[in-house]
Amino acid sequence: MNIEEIRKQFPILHQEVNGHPLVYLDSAATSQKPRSVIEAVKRYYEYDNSNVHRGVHTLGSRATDAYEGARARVAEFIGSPSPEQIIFTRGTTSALNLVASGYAPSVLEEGDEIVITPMEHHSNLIPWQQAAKRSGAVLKYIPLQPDGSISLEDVEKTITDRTKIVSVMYVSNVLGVINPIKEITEIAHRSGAVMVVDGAQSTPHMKIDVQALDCDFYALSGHKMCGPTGIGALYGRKSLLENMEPIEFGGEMIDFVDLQDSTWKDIPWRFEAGTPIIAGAIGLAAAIDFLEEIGLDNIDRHEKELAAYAYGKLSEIDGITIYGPREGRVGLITFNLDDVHPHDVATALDSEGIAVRAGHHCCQPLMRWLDVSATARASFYLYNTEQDVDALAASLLRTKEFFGHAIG
Ligand code: 7TS
Repeated sequence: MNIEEIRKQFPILHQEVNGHPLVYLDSAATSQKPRSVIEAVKRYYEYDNSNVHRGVHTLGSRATDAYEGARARVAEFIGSPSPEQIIFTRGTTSALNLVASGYAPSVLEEGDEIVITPMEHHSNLIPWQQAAKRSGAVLKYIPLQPDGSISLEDVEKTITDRTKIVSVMYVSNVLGVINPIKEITEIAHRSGAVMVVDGAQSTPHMKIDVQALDCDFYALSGHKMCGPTGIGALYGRKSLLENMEPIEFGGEMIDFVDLQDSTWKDIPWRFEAGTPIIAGAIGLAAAIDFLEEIGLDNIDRHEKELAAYAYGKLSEIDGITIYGPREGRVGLITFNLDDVHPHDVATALDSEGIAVRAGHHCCQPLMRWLDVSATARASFYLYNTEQDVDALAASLLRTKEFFGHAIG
């Protein structure tokens, strides 16, 4: 991978922030966009903009072809057997809400179990809390090991014959840990439960094959994988999607409408009420082209090398705590500096042009498990370099010194 060549394709990276060259280390929140994605969206609006699935005119056909072509591109990218099994959504959050509100009520009865983990992002936690409250099901948690990983023994112990749904993130946006999804899926299926995967942090960074994972639902967000905001997707097993209820109703999703009753279109369109996210889908397809051209395996390797380098470099800083396991992690480092609030860390770094996130990262139960109220987090992507890590480490040392003197 030629990182300098890759960086040239991201216009936003070439600017100064607060008088320093921008070092963008917040890709887990949202990634930057390459020129090809920006151009694809621009080209659509300049030449093909039209609504889909209705017009017989030329622009309408072009827009429909591009939108449905994007669906086929996503299907191919994650190994879905067919494009109909891909539903476009606003992102991971709305994909998971669709499963929790459209699918879960048809299988959950009082006393049934939904199994998740304490490391879940709120978007893979609150929809299940709501589904449990509505159905009288119990929300159970697979406990975490001291380093934040999951043991399959605990998975076996937590999932029972009453478990109907298991929903786990593939990669943690805080701990950086890669969860053993294939193995968890196997255990879930043995108990007759359906496996849902939150793929928000895995899809951008590693090759995904939903058939090899054998999961039943898989959610992803376009904006974390070089695509535009406002587009994501839900993959579902065909037999499950065919029995899932839509949760939004209106134009585009119907077959026949009468005064008192209506019927729905086939999957996936019955789940896409209203004018869909056409430009977003087209941008997402361009992002997939971009990522595949570089190669997911190359991206994965680059980030793991960078994560190992960053872990080594940052762990040398006196008074730093790094969360999550050292091995088996993706390119993000969540940390705290003794006696400095993470928001102060992020503000100090920003004053030197370095963008990191501070806060609870939409994982309040995990923050309580870690016994902190917040952390700082540096997250890397294909355009980050060892120099970015060096800049982070140097700036953290200056931050520590500044606050040390301030406190002293
Ligand atoms: N699941 C995980 C694991 C995530 O990291 C996020 C977003 C979501 C779901 C929600 O995705 P959305 O696209 O629907 O918003 N995570 C983060 C983050 O770590 N910082 O900002 C957003």
